[in-house]
Amino acid sequence: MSVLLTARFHTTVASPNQLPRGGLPEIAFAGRSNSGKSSAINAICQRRRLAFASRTPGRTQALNFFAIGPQDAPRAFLVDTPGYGYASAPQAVRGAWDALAGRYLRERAALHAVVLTIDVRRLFTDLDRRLLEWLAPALPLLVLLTKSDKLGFAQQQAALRAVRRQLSELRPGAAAEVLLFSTSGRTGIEQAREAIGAMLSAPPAAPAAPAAAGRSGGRPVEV
Ligand SMILES: Nc1nc2c(ncn2[C@@H]2O[C@H](COP(=O)(O)OP(=O)(O)O)[C@@H](O)[C@H]2O)c(=O)[nH]1
Ligand SMILES: [Mg+2]
Repeated sequence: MSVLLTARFHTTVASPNQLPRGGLPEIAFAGRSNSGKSSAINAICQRRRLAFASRTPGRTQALNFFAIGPQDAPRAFLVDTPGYGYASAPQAVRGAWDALAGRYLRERAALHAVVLTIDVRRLFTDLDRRLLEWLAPALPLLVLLTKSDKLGFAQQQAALRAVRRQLSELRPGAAAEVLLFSTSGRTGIEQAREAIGAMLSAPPAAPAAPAAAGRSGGRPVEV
């Protein structure tokens, strides 16, 4: 049985000083609002409402931690990060994304890998590119091309090729896997589970990046 099927809610973190101590490896899910992130977490963990779909997208700025492994000795955390790119989010919400999720994704030493959800019909948007620039270059990445049931086979394959090519340009030499994914069509769920399990077993790729200095590009929120 995949260890991911043991996922249960652990804690909500609303400010950096509430982040868990203890150094367990963390795998963060990131992506635009409405890209299918919550649905992906639920499908991968085989739980219907582990991650909630928010009624007011873009407004929940907290990080949600889910523990995996034995009840009395968790092995790792999955972390649901707030979606970015919600067009009508007020300025204060964008600032909050920077202060918590942005800082977490850029600096967290326990961050082991990132799962990025991308709508297969949109591919990488400017905000996704900015997120990729924001992450430590050596951080392993799993890209889920979500809602793949919305496209036919030929278009799915074209999307897969396009994203793989873009990734090799955006993050040359970095470990990255790309999967077609659909919760309604039940595509890629088992492969995603295996890929995340493998990421958890692998040693950390590299220390977290230092603070923003020297990074190109802005934050992955609309301005
Ligand atoms: N057709 C289709 N719709 C999906 C799929 N995954 C998510 N959705 C829908 O996309 C919308 C956003 O999903 P959600 O998981 O809440 O996105 P989040 O904002 O990134 O967490 C919801 O209406 C979901 O029902 C999928 O695989 N196929
Ligand atoms: Mg969500």
